[in-house]
Amino acid sequence: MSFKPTPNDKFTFGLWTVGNPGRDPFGEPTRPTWSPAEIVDMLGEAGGVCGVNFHDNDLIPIDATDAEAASIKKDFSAALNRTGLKVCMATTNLFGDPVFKDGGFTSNDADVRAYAVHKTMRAMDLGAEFGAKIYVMWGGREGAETDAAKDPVESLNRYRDAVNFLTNYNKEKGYGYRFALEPKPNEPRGHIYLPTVGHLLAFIQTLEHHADVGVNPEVAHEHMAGLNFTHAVAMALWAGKLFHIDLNDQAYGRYDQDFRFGSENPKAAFFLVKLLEDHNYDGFKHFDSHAYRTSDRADVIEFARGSMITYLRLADAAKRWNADARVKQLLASMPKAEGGVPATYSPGAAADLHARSFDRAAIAARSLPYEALDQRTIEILMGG
Ligand code: GCO
Ligand code: MN
Ligand code: MN
Repeated sequence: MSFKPTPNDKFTFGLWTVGNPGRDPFGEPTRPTWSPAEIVDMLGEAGGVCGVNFHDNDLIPIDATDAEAASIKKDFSAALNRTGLKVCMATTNLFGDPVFKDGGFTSNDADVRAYAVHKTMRAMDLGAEFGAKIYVMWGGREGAETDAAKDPVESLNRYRDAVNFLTNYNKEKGYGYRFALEPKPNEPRGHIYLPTVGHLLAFIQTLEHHADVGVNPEVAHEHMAGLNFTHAVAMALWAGKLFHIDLNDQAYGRYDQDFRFGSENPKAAFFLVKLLEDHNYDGFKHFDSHAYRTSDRADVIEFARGSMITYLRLADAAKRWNADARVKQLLASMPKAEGGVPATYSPGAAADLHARSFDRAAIAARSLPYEALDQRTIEILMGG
């Protein structure tokens, strides 16, 4: 087995991920700032990448003149052509500029709210120009350090008004975007609104064009909230709302680490990949992570390759798990799962269930060899 990625695997990277210069809150960049075209070339060198994603200002700096923008776009398009990469997802930077110090869509300042929607409309135009069909909204600055600042109910109204406006703009322009909203509990705000996948799923149901809006869950974000990411993704899949996914890794209880996918907790990554593969997720798999600050250009390319290879190896492990004789034998030895609660209610079914007697002690004594099953899982992950 070669584990060689191909564009059919739908692996993507953001300009801001591979291009991350290694700045952190305590130290200056350790790598040069590469241009968008140079980053696309690096992804071309990594091999097998399907596409690249960007925030409006990853491609066009916020203060660029029209002439500068045109020249950047020309270089970027040439790099896309020579590498065969596509633009798969676009998004807006509503967090970097000081104007967004108190949020964008939920800012207390009406002009900031209008500017955030204006900037997003233009970023949608830019993404559409390059063929993106997924539009991510990550509200990193939508939140508060103190609840003295804003009414959190009013914030949800403002958030909803902005998303409703933008989904209407999408329809009017015929862009065909599917929107993927990305939750995160904190960083950069002390408390971000809509902090988890579950919160977003409830919010989305209240939107005018809710069928066009789903979620973009990220491993690190649910782990920062102390949650099981596989369960969060399962709920999004179950709701038909898994429109995009951000893969990376993160130790529980630490700062926002953005580590290479599978590098911190390969067992959790295995169950995630198994879920995505078992349920035929066919959207983009975006590695929203960056190389260690110690990495140079060559090592950043290794980081990109490693992200994809880990996914492919875990998908192979999931196949081996599903086909494994010992796993099958253990699963077959467990209590039968079929039946249970009647799928449709009827007075007769209710009367039958009401009258049924259960041998609680005998049922409780049934064997559940989950230790053996988990050990076999670990062995499969270790290669045998
Ligand atoms: C983060 C987020 C971002 C978003 C990106 C796309 O923690 O900073 O994950 O990387 O995914 O802004 O909108
Ligand atoms: Mn993140
Ligand atoms: Mn992300």
